[in-house]
Amino acid sequence: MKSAITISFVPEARGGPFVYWDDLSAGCRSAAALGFDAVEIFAPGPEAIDTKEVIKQTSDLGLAIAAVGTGAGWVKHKLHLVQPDSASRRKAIDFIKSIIDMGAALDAPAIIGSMQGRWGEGVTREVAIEWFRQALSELGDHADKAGQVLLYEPLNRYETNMVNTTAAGVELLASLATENVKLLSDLFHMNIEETDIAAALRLGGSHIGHIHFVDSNRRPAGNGHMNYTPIIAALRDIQYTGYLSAEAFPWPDSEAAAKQTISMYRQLTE
Ligand code: LER
Ligand code: MN
Repeated sequence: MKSAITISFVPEARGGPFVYWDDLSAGCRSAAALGFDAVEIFAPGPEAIDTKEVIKQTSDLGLAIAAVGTGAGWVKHKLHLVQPDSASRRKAIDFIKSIIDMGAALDAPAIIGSMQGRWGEGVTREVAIEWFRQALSELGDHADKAGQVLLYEPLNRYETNMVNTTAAGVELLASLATENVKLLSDLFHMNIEETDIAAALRLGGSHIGHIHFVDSNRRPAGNGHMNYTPIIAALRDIQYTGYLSAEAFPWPDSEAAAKQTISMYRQLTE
């Protein structure tokens, strides 16, 4: 398993669970100095990143890009994949494709989290899930052609009414026309929704493509009441070799959160 840490420079996401903020280069330098393997990037859009420059900077530092987020489509443009009008849904798909392409240029997969949206406003759950399936199939194929998987993240009930658990996520993936969509398991959301986090990770098995590594209260690992021992044992049992990526509040500050995360990562995985 590899270590990663989040950097956001989306002003509209301020207050969200990202460790480093605003300055991509400074975040990368700090992550590399602490020994992280990779960074996970939340950008306002593809135009905000010079991919060649980021590749140069990160490879000089010995860092990979673990993943790129698509959440700016929601927090900045108020788009999601199950909006009642088809023009907005199309714009949401096109925005995500542009981030998939940006990610591919950085050799990283894109994440669909908040862009799954929520059903309501006259749209039934059945209709929304069908639209979502079609969108994930189209986007999974787009990612495949770009040489990347697509990561899909179930969220807790206060953030979406689409898919909240690993079991529902596995069921959704099994119904897609593509096999190129993997699950992102965020331990914060799982702590709210799962009966047993380790059992859910075992159920997710080979579908799991990425982990958001965080504590029960969304502080960096070790600052809440998450029991990591059975979680790491389950990830070893399913032969998970991807990232444990810190998507956590910068608590008490970014630098201390990053140090706490890498220390916990080493304690648990070495
Ligand atoms: C949102 O709560 C979250 O966990 C993000 O990774 C999704 O964009
Ligand atoms: Mn997450």
